[in-house]
Amino acid sequence: MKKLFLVCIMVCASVIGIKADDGSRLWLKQQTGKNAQVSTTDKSVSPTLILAIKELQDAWSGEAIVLKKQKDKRLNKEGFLIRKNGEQLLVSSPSDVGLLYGAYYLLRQQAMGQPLLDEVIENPFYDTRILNHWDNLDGSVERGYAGRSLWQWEELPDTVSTRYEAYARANASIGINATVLNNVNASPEILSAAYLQKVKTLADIFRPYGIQVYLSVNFASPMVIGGLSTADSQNKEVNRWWKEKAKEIYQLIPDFGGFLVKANSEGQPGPGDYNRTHAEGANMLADALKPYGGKVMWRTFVYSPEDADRAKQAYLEFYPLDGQFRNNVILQVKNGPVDFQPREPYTPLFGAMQHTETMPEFQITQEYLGHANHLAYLAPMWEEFNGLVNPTSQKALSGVANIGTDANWTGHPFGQANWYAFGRLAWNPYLTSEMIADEWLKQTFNTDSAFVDPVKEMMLESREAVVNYMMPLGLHHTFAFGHHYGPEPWCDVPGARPDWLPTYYHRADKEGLGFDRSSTGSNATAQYPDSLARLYDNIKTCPEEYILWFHHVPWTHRMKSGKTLWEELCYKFDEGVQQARGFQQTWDKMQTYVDSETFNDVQLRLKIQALDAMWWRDACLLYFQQFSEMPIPYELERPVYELEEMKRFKLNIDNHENAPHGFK
Ligand code: BDP
Repeated sequence: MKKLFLVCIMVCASVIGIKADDGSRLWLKQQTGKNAQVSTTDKSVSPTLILAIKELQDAWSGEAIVLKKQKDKRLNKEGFLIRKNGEQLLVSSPSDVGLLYGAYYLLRQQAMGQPLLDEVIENPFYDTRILNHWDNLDGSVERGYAGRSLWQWEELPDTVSTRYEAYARANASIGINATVLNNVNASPEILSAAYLQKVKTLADIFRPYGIQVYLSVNFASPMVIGGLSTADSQNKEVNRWWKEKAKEIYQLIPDFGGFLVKANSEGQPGPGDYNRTHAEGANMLADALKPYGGKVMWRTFVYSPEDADRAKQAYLEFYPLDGQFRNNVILQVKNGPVDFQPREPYTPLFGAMQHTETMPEFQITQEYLGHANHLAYLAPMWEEFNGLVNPTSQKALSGVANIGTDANWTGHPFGQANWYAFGRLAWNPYLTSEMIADEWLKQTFNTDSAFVDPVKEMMLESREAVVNYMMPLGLHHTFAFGHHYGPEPWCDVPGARPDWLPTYYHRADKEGLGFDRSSTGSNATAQYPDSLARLYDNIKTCPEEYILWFHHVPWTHRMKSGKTLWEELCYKFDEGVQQARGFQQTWDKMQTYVDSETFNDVQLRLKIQALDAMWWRDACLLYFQQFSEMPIPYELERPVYELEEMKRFKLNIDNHENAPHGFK
């Protein structure tokens, strides 16, 4: 039987000619060797222009193209214009990189089978569209699930992997124009002379693709590698050290972007160690970078166990400093006030800071959304955020990368869609999740609507499915300690910070469930603008997707559906499981449209996802049932796992592929 099945797959695949595909070419799969007619009016042909010409020559199969560098009032520096000019297509831009973006635009339209409009004008929305790699110098990646770090630090600068250029090209093709190479939990070593040579080599490879390099820096660097006795921002020698370091960097990398800083957060050093404010610390670095046009991206992800509510702390610490930062400092703020949960309300610092630039930090890597095992298309999450926080108030957007040394870059083949979506939304935050999924599917797989339509639907549903089976109705941080993969709402680690434990967040008791952040509780609602504060504060008007985020809700509370909170919770968890099961059904019908390697890979991961979804549902419902003391509605599937067994289970994160199967 098994043999017959295999033969069938091979025949099907060979009939429609879909070869095994390791996914390494991402969404850039068009056939090369077309030799299209491409010319330029530019006398000096820069490396970037050469790339634009080559990309088009290789893959464009339409009319002759002329690339022209020229200013145009309608275009910003990286924008481009495309119009028909007789028999030719004219692509123009004030910059070479704008022409390169124009080339990728044309190739995208071609791959999607989309006809060209008579005139196309595109400008990137954000000035800085930046990936953050949480890569350590030892090659590991914090919260990375797609292999090791792409940067082979040991080999650099002498040996250069071909993947560096492929990485730059992929980013340029979706408009990403900057990258932070190393983890925010930064090793001071990155600023040593030896590492800066390696960084220079990468920057040289990325430059023709329009990508600027930034580094995460450790605030204590002047002590650790500079031999000073302090890192205090008010100390002259410390200031001098940073100025000298900036000079050294810019001599090697004249277009260096700047620093990203995690300070006084989760044990990292910072100005607070010397009783200085975040503004004082950030300004010292900003002054060092200023002569060269560099920027400081200073993170607001700070919280301490002493304060009553972690969700309030970034606001409490940074709002009073508004107006005290230099103008080359940007505060980098996570989209939600706790930490990249499957759903969070937005961080109220956005909009509150009137005199300080802010930029959102999204997490592309799925730390809290099933790592590389679960299919979770994240564009709907980011679209939701953009609907609440007006993008026009920002000039930069960052995303924590999900890329590693895996052949397909992202582990889960659909993880590529999240990298793609981040880039496209950074280019244009008004693109819909649906449009982006459509683009990605057509370029990555094929344009057949019998494939694209159902798979797109699955993608669009997938993030909500994860919310449903992990943390519906505003629940959050019910994750296992440490790896953040499976459920552990009961988790209690002796001696651990309370704000690292799930019970801090869900507050389940005999009365109900959820964190009271209303005016009767921590009053976090008051940090939002008046209209939202009122909406969130009242249990009757609070959107139900946030209800357990903002309120401690009685188990018998009537939800909009007429069900009690307990029943609604049971239905939501169950819905998530059914959605994950549905994804398996959708995918199995797609076998003839996808190469066998990718088909099998996704099929296996969807199975794990469905098993994990049941694990989540059973763990959470059986645990919370101890408090609600109510039955799981009889029309729903019964739990398949035992609570006590799940409590004993310790996931081995190195091979968690098989996690929810037998509990050993
Ligand atoms: C948390 C991660 C941790 C990061 C931290 C951060 O668990 O690994 O270092 O955020 O963003 O989500 O600094």
